[in-house]
Amino acid sequence: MLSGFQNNVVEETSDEWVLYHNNFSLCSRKVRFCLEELGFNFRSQHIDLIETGKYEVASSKYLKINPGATVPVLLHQGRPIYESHEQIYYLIEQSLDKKNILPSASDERLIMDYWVEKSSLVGNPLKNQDKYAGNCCGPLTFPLFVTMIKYVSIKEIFKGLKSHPMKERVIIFFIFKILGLKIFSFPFPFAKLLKSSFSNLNIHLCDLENHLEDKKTPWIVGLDLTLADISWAAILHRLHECEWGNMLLSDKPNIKNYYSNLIVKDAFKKAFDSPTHPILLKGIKDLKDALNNKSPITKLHNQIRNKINES
Ligand SMILES: N[C@@H](CCC(=O)N[C@@H](CS)C(=O)NCC(=O)O)C(=O)O
Repeated sequence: MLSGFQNNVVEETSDEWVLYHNNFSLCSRKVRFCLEELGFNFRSQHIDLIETGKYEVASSKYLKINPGATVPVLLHQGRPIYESHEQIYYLIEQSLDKKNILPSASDERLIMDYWVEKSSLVGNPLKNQDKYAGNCCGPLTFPLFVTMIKYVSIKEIFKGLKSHPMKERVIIFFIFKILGLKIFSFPFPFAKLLKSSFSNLNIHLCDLENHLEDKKTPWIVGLDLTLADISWAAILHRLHECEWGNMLLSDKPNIKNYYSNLIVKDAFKKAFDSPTHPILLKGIKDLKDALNNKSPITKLHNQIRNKINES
């Protein structure tokens, strides 16, 4: 998988900065937050994922921008930077006004790097969840994927089988489309994956809770927001979007307080709240309704809640 700045031009453009992204994508939101916070002017190029209606991410046109068929991709003068954690570092290095987002003291920089890495989504999301909190978020989003894919035609999912380089991702969406939330009545594999991702993410969140408790500062590194906060914002936002927030954060007052500092920031609102999608709104509503009624996902939520209360 390609990572970081590449020297080949993938698009002839007069725009200095272009972001190929998706409104629902966690990694795209992280990069949008960084662009907004640093005040970059950029051309926004929305690319649909199957969850938001079609496999534009696997279209021949987009595969020229990213042969890996993922968003986000940041272009600088037509040259791509791959992987969202690389993109936010690239942006800060290029920014004329670093706004203290990049700490100058080396010990603070080390703290920032540690928390950025921990929150990144690297490689296969089903692997290395003990290292990367970002990798836990895919399985935790399964229920929302299911309620969103209901609004997407099966014909569109089929198209992914032809052109998507990661066929296993396409097959998962087929299963979600056909079985719906019933999929979580079976103990294996999706309910099991979800439970283990939940436990893994909870360990990362306990680390963050303890760190914030010790530091007693508004942000992860100290008094200024840094890339670490930009990266964690995407994870905490996703947890709330998927209705896990209250459950996972009920015993973590420092993270709750920290998240309330994040959501009032203008750049956060521009990156996370304003760009939405009709399928996402319907999916969120259906997931809420399913949780309020007796459904397989309610049972799973209760099992997870009981496990947390026991621990
Ligand atoms: N490690 C990559 C992850 C990129 C990624 O997996 N993006 C998802 C959306 S958050 C995607 O494009 N999925 C397309 C697909 O699965 O078809 C990064 O940090 O940029």
